[in-house]
Amino acid sequence: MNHSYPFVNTPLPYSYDALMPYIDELTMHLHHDRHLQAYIDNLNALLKANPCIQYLSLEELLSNPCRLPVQLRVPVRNQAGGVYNHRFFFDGMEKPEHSSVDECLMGAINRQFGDFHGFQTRFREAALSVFGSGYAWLVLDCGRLRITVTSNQDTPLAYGQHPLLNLDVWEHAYYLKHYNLRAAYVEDWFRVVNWRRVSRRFHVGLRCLNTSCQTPFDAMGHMI
Ligand code: MN3
Repeated sequence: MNHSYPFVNTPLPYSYDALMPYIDELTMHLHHDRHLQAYIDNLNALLKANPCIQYLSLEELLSNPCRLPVQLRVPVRNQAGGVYNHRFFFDGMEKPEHSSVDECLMGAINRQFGDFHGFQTRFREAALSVFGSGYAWLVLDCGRLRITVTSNQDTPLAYGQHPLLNLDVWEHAYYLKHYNLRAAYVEDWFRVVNWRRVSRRFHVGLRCLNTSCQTPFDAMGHMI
């Protein structure tokens, strides 16, 4: 996976039809090959025109927006966010019911949401609450699991949170198969979550907490 300029669109980690019957092949083609590609092209064009931030990784571009030049904050959030959010979303899925939740993560889910059903209920509510376009997220926030939402291509990285799982609820993610029925799409998506990947992200997040791996930036966006 390439993490800095120039970005390229890497292949999906599974075939376009791997998520069927829950997410259809045409949606995956359009979503990955056109929507994500457009964000990559736009981000590369933005960075080409602004060499002062070319050396920043995707995560660094998004983690500390107030350290970016003011005029670049919104376009970076939109384009880098579009790349990050889509890669994270695609990597967070796999063929149906292929993996289960790691014991350690399940313990944290039970502590925070009562049980797995409680987590799903809260996550579903969050996904349905997004007005217009955006994402529902499970994040680590100060060491605790939290469900949150972001609008458009904003990311939890901007708020110091460690993302574990995201659900794209832009209509392009589901309209061809589920029409306007976002709730049906959310139920289908639950069947293709890559829980092994989520568990790995969870353990990385816990490690980061213990070692304070946040990277601060100076006024020009340079790491210090
Ligand atoms: Mn999308």
